[in-house]
Amino acid sequence: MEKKFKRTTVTSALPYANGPVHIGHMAGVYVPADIYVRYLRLKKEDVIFIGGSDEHGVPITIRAKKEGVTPQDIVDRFHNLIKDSFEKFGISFDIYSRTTSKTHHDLASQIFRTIYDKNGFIEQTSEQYYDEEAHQFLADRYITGECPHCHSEGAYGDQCEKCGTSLSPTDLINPKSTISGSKPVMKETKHWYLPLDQHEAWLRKWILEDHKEWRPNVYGQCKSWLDMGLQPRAVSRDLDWGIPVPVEGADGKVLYVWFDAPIGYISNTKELLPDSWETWWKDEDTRLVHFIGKDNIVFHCIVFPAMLKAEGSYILPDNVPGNEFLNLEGDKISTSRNWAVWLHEYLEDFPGKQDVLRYVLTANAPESKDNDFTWKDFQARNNNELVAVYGNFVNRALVLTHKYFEGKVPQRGELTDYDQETLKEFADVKLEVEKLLDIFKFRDAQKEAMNLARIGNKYLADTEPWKLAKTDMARVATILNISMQLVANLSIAFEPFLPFSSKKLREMLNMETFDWATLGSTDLLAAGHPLNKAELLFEKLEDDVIDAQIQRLADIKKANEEANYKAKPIRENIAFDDFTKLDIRVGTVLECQKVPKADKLLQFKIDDGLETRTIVSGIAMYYKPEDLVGKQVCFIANLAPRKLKGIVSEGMILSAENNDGTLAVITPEKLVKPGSEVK
Ligand code: B3M
Ligand code: ZN
Repeated sequence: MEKKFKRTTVTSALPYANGPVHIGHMAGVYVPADIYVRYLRLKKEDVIFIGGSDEHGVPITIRAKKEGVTPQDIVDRFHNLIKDSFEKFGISFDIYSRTTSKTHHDLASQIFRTIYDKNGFIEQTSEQYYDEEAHQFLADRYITGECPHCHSEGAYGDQCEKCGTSLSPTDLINPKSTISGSKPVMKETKHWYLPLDQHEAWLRKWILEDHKEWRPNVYGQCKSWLDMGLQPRAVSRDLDWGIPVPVEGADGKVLYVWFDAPIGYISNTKELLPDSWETWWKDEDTRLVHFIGKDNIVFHCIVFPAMLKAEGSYILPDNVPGNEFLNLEGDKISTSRNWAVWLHEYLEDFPGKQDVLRYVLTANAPESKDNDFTWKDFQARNNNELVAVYGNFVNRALVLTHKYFEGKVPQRGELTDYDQETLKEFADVKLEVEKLLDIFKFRDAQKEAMNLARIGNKYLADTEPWKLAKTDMARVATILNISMQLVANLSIAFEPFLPFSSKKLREMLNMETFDWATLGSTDLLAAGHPLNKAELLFEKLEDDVIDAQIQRLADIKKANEEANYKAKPIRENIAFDDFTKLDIRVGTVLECQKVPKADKLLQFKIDDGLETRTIVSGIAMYYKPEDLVGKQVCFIANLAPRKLKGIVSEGMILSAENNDGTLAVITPEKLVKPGSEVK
């Protein structure tokens, strides 16, 4: 028997306040959480929706250092930007606070202290890199060096971004502190660890046996962690930004960001409900649900529950609907590469179109696998679904009712079989949507709601009331009554998904009360009910707006490629004599042609000052043969002849190679005599 809960605490991951939020965050966490909460509220259930910014951790200190400001400046800036974006997208948090609040500092310290007093931590000393000039221990990200795998420079202590390998700081060749540039030394440091190994047994049972209903991706990740065996995890760091470890002898140490961040859910609840917050976190009749992205699964399903269990007075999550990732135009979304659609920019480019993005992100929600956002799909879903189906049906139903019945819902008469079937279909929708929302299948649920609009659209197209208006007004009245009931149902069914459009629609319908219980009813609007003016719910998106977005991304890609250009390391020194062994000359191109059956090769006849020599060169992709005739080129004249595609090449033409492999032939800056030496 499934347990009946009295109330639900819904949390959504606290975004790091070190950058704005983008569509990946939205699709993975905030839109689904918001749909779920709006749905529960519509059902008149007791629910709170907790959000906030995660304002600690090393990336914030790194950004601050880079910009020459304080970490507090960084989090103030991004907390406000993020909060504003969420508000504008209708993410209906009951509170959106921050982990730098006093309430949070106090509660996180208190929870640490309780676990500490119960001997819930172990203390371990280990050696870590220390910067002797800056007098501080170095977080992994503060150490760079040569990657032991691909040997590129600038790999970080936790990862090489060139080849993607995970590293630990001691793997780096020639490590360097990014703070002072000095070579770090090993130094002993003490930290507190949560002994996850001691929690493994109950975690195994609790997840693998008692929560088989969790999404397969979440369950699967937990299982593989548990099967690998859990290790103690450090819950403190040597850092000067965060919540000080509240025990004696912990100077210069703060709580690890992943220790304090999830406690932020509780602190923010406490800030919202200072008197009753414990009911939402400690009462067995409360259901706790965490909405997160896949990179946070282990923290929410294993580490945080182990912390709560060690503390002893909290409930554990009942479900953790974790999503996979959303990609953008085929590439992984990346803040550092600016490969994202930022919410605050979307709001500027598409004012008033929050629901369009919400719709598309839910339609493509990465619920079971990574998914892709493309601007063409965005346009197609807007034009072919929101405009052509939902908006079109609503508009026709309203406009016809205004036209034939002076904007009042007409009385319906006798029903045909088709009418009955149609009414029955939307009576079924409620159960269907509910069933899907209850198990966090948001994309399917939204599809069901859209089907209801499809049914309506088809009903009007099939019954053609505009043709009957001259002959059978009673029939027209019935058709439009049914249509208006359908429209009213749509405003309820879409409320969790498209709150702005639903509100607008209810205004057109002059519909004041609405709740989930009445969804599926065929009598939402009484005969004679007056409607307000019809307006368009959605607008078509033209190619030029979409092309501008695609172009913006293309520009970013190009800029990234250019920024990625790194000159090849200069080779070892050679003796001057070695250089003089090369006989480099200028020659004039007399003839040039493609080499048959070789895409890349051009065959040259060059005047080298003494005679005509043949040279074969691999630059056919970059030059048309006729464009080179008459030009002067530089070539190595004493390279031993080589056969290329059956042609003996007597030398090598010099070109400069771009980062992307494109070539440019080297020519003297002014005309010289063929055969001139290059030295
Ligand atoms: N800030 C990581 C993230 O934004 C982290 C989540 C905390 S949830 C308690 O992906
Ligand atoms: Zn590497």
